[in-house]
Amino acid sequence: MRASPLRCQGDASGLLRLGSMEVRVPAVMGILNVTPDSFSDGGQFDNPHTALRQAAIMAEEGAALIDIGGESTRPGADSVSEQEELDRVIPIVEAVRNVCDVPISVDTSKPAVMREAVAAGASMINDVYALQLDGAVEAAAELQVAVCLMHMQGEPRSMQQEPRYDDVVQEVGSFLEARIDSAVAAGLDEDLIVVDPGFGFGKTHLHNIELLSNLRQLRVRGRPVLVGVSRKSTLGEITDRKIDERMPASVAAAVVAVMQGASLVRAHDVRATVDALKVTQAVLEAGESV
Ligand code: PT1
Repeated sequence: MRASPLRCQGDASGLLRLGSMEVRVPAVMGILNVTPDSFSDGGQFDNPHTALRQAAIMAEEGAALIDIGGESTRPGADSVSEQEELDRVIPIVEAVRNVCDVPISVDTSKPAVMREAVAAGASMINDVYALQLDGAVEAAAELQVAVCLMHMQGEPRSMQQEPRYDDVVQEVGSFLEARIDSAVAAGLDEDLIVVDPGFGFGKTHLHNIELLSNLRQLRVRGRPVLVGVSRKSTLGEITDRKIDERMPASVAAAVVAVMQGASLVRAHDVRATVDALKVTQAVLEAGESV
């Protein structure tokens, strides 16, 4: 029997339990940016009506989670104030919660946004700063919800200026391990943690490809891996396509990630990604039974 990429992530049926949340993996996390300046869909979903419609579409297309973000973290992005982020995110979390029962993740690094989003019904915190901002690790420990710890070198405004690593896979892995330790030391249940190598966050295109091809090594402490590759510039570099033409490349990258052991894929194009991952999973399961 070959080692299955799912075996240490869930039970035999591929169910991943993160606290009260249960998702069948590989799962697609649909992206809902409620920002005026996101890299691929900025300004499209920043009013409650369009945001809700997009959430309903993604739920219908098979998203296992909806990731709501009010601060763009794409390369070059500026940060927003706590109040601005609360004003953008909380009404959308409440509204989405009221119309569909897909679990909600909140893409934030700010403790106040984490607290209010969870109070409004979010089941997961997706933090690109891996709980390093003041008060974040304490907030997560207090809330005891699922948390995604992501690796980033630098900060969004300047992270792509000169990313440098001696060994990117090893360095990202050690960082994630250290962040798991901090979170657990603060009192967060380890079973709630998901890790993410942070594609495009202070990485050259070669760094990103190296991470993708060695993803298996990043299942630090056996924790499930989430990847966000959707429409990112590395895919543009490889295919010479503009942002709105990167869906096929994004789907291909999602398939590769799951073949390499990823459990969750953050994606804009939910329907296409869900279909592709059903095929991927069917092949992985067939490989398991021989
Ligand atoms: C991600 C992610 C995220 N990505 C998690 N959250 C973004 N957990 C926002 C580019 O190179 O991968 N994991 N939240 C979006 N960030 C980027 C980064 C968008 C790079 C675009 C690029 O084009």
